[in-house]
Amino acid sequence: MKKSLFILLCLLANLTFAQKGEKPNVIYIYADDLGYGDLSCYGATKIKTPNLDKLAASGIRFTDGHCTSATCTPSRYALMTGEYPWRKKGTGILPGDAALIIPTDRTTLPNLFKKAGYQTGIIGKWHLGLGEAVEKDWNNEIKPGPNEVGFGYSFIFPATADRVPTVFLENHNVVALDPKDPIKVNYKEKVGDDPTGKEHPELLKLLASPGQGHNNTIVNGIGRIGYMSGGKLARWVDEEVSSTFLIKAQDFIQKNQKEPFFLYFALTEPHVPRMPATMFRGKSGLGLRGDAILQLDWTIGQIVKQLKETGLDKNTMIIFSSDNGPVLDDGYQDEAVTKLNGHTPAGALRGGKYSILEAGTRVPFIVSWPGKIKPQQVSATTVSQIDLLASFSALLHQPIPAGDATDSENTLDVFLGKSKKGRSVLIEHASTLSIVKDGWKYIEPNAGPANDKLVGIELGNLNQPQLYNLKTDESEKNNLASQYPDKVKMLKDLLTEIKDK
Ligand code: NG6
Ligand code: CA
Repeated sequence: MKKSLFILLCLLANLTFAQKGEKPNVIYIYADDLGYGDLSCYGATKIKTPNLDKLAASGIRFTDGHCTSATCTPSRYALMTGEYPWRKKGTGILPGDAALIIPTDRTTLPNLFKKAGYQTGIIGKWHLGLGEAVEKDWNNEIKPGPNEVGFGYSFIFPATADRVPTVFLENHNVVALDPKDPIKVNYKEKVGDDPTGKEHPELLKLLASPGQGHNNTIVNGIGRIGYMSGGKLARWVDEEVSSTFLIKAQDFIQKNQKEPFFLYFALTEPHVPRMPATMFRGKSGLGLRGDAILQLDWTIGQIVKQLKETGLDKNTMIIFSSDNGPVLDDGYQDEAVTKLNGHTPAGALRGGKYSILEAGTRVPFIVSWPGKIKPQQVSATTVSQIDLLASFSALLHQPIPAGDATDSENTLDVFLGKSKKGRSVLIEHASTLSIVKDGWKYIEPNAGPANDKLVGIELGNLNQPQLYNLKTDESEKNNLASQYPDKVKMLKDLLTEIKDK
């Protein structure tokens, strides 16, 4: 067959594939620090999240869905690479000037989509490092970053909302940079003469919590972690970060509506500093954290509305989850604690962000794909974000080269609500590891503190083995380790085996 004819036939086959809905658009929406009990579809009664409730009702809602880790960077690393982050050094919470931690020759979630002919984009929080080294020039192209690990388009902020530099990057460049006002970033010492929260607390609109840092350079009336100078026009306004990301996401969808696309939409809510737009202020009655959750819910409603209006809804899969469990006081006095009003961000689970207990990694997990996933499903099957890579490899018929994504399992049929055979073994990760099999959870003995008093969270560390029966005790109240030494041994050995793999 002539080469051109062959190519034409391939293109046609690809088109039919897409038209048949076998090649859906995929939007992965990632909340930052949203807890298992933060949505009304997960039992919250003090806050209403109608858009996420509708999304859940339109598809499948998992009650045992997990991120890999109880903090951001490691969970995102696992989502992108399909590798447990605890296998690799340097995957803990990154400073805002960190270098890229994903090797650029690795199979990643976005480059699977890219290979399958998708347009790929990330909009939102990155927090996986940028450039080759900590020392970098923020006033020039910064490489490698999201574009070098599979995203055709990126509009991001580098780390977290509470870390400098408080600027957006579009592809390789800082947005709205003025060459006459160059940006400098430093995590060791003060640069330039911007006031810091420590020197000038009277300039702050949001006070830092005692003992939790967040008192370096002040940007937009908020003390940050790290120092920066310059880039005055490029600095974001916290109240507009969410709407900026939404508009960029809607632009991306609009632009790519004729081709299959994969959008990683990484929201910043309800991570600190919580500074929602005026229209959400005071609306939840739970302080700024609750208001930020309403903003998050509204944002998802806007995306769904756009998909309906453009007719893309029928062939678009939306996955919604969170990168780690909830925290109330994570560095600012924003009334999250004092205005909690009986809300339970972790639901009935013990622990929270940073914790090896269930609330550290068990998070909301919703998958919707109209016409493909039966609506109104609730599944207790164990699923993990680390398995999205192998699952999409199956859906897209894109094999994973040997040696890549070795911890990712294909659980596609579970995500699509067609099977109950999820992960047989789940590893949870905070400052220590735990393993869950057949409802039994073993937590490795650990010398770390039992509580993080500053954030008010039980970390779950104990210098003795812990064993919980999650089927009868999801709140991890009764440590059964001394009653079931055989189970402890079996789980401990299995964990060692997986660690050594
Ligand atoms: C912690 C910060 C916290 C938050 C977190 C990262 C202190 C005392 N606390 O170290 O405020 O920024 O890192 O959150 O500095 S995460 O969701 O990106 O993992
Ligand atoms: Ca987070």
